[in-house]
Amino acid sequence: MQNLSDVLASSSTPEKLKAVLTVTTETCIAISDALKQGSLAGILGMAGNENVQGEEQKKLDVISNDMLKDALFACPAVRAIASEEEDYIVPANTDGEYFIAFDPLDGSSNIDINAMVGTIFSIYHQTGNSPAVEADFLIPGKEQVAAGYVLYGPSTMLVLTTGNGVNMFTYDPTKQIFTLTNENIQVPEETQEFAINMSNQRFWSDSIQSYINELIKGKDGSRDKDFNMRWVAAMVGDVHRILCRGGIFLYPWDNKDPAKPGKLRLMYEANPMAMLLEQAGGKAHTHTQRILDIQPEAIHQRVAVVLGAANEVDKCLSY
Ligand code: AFP
Repeated sequence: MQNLSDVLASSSTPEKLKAVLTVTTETCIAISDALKQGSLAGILGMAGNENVQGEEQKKLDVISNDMLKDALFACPAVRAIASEEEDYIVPANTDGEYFIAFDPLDGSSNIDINAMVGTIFSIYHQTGNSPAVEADFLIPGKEQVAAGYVLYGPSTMLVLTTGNGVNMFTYDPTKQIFTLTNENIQVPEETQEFAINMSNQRFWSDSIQSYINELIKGKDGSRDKDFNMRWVAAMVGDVHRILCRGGIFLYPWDNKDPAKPGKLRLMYEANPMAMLLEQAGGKAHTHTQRILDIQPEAIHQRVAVVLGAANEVDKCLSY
């Protein structure tokens, strides 16, 4: 069976991008090992401070962020780093050629209940002859050269695209490598499974409320088929399910907190997941536009997200 370096070699991935991907995935294996120890390592629970999002940081948020930041900082190919857990971008090597934005531990509210979490990453190619600044990073998602995630579930899996389709790899602890287990993932255009946090319903727009109400009515409503619902509360887990068996995922705008009309972040959640979905034949939009077309205005910018089965995303946006 092929492993990650075989696939990268055969897809003529540039050497320096290969180096960034190798450092990222090897660090994720170390994060996976730390997670597997759980409370035995005394690393669950709160870190006792807040991140730029105003969210309580868990110890493993900080630990995984520092592991990735240190490893990538030392990689000569990395020009700058952005992270959910870093207030500002971190310039690395001025003559590096790649930006990497990541959510070091997406779904961290799941850690203490031993539920799925993951690391999401987004990579751009850019050079410059002075240390990178935030403005350099504000590049639309369609310019990404690679995107993916490592899912820490019953098995540790890497899902990756470098612009030529989506491949899934399973970590083999006996050989300590990622082995190719699913090639060229395709998301079915239709689905009968949706993912949304229903507790926010009263805060959604009327159009989202009517769209979701029709899914719930199933055969008794206009959709003429019944739907199932799932909510992992970790985008990485919901997206993985959609890549494996189809579905639609929504985190719409809501008026619960005027300061935070949406929850998901563009640069290191929506953009990488949007690239994966489109490479797998799916769609990823806000209410008004294709996510990969958005011109970012800030590194921690939030967006509404509707992604998954192409025809179901179209149906949702038609409301
Ligand atoms: P945390 O990383 O703070 O747990 O947030 C995870 C997340 O950003 C995304 O991965 C989930 O889809 C979404 O938030 C879950 O949001 P709710 O907690 O509102 O369900």
